[in-house]
Amino acid sequence: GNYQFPDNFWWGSSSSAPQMEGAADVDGKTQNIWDYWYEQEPNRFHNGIGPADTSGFYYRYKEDIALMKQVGHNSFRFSISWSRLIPEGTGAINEKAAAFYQDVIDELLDNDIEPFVNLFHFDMPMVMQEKGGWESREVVDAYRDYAAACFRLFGDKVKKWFTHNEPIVPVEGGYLYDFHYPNVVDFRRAVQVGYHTQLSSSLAIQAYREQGQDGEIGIILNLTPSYPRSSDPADVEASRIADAFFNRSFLDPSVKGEFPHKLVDILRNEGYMPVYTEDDLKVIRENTVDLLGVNYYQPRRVKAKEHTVHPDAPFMPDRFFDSYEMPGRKMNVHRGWEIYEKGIYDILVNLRDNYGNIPCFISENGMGVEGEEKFRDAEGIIQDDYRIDFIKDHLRWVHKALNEGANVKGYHLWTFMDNWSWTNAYKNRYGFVSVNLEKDGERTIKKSGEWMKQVVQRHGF
Ligand code: BGP
Repeated sequence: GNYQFPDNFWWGSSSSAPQMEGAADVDGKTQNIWDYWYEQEPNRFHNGIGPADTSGFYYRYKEDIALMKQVGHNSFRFSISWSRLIPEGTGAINEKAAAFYQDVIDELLDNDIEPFVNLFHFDMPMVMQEKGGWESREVVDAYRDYAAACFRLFGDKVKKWFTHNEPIVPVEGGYLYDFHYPNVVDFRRAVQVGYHTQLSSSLAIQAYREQGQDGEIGIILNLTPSYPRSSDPADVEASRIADAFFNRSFLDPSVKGEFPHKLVDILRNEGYMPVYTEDDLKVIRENTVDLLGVNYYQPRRVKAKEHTVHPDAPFMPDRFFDSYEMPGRKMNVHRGWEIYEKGIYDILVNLRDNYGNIPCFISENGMGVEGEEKFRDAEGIIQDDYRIDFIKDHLRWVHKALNEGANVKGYHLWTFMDNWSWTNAYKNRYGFVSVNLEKDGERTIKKSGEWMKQVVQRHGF
């Protein structure tokens, strides 16, 4: 088939400050929770590689942006590091950091690549975590001020802003399932963190509009479409509850200004409502997004709970459902994630039908693969045909949604260049460009990068 996309479709990739910048303690940057956690527990991290040992975008951004140009990008998403820009969390701007981000933005624009800037990618400054992180209302206000400073500094050139990337992940990782710092397991604290993160997003949007900025502002959510095992009402209900916890908890307030009733009812009935004020709910109601980024990797498959949970067991969302492995499912074995391409279509159709067809784009999708060096050919190019197939298989469904009226404006791969990833470090590689850690971070464009360039030139494949 022939898949044509609009001429102005956003093609590119996404990354984040902690995963690509390196320079973790350079030029005035203070620690964020990842820098700190690595120092405390290096063994948690694959091969003991820490956030300081990334591809080093802080030093090599000119070279890297030139490579972006070579693989045809017209847009690129990165994040600003709060602990670099405002090392004490509040107060003085670090001028060296401001100059760095200014240079990155200029370099992108000089190469006709539109900067999409995200303000928070899992990287709470340690000084703010010590005040309670997202549990603390004071930190919410500090974040709003940080966001306002970013808009003032860079808003004349940056016209696409995002308040958060995957805000549910720090809730799950840091407060429920033990894969982010501060690695506690406490549902009450998790709810407060989630609520405050949403509030921080709405306050940042409010600040953006109060400044009279003329770009668009949104949020990036990892939407994991929830599929019941069967049409049995108990399975369907379990799947709806999982959807309320993991998708609608941020999707509904971000787009519609209100939390889903299903979720609020559970929290109220079970005695887990967060501390909130009516004034803050008003801020959430009145400051919804212009634009939504959708990260899609995998679906969530759910069945009705099969065993009753002991009443004394710690309260967890999973009290209401069990997960379910669909027989015959396709897997990315390196990451342990199911690959289900149609999920991307189901999300876009859901946004069209139930969320006012909000302008959106695919802000992450991608395939992490371990041991890609073995696919390097005699010319030195990694033959990652599996990645090309993965992208095509998803783009076909994006194309179908587009044809059926979904308001989808672009596709960004995760990620541009192999990068450092949370506790997996450099195990799985996702990039259009490989990074050889043994050879001083040498970059080479993979076959998928060459292919992508042609897709952009032809507006499709
Ligand atoms: C998303 C994050 C990214 C990135 C990606 C791949 O959840 O927004 O930061 O890491 O997933 O996941 P991983 O690196 O864990 O394999």
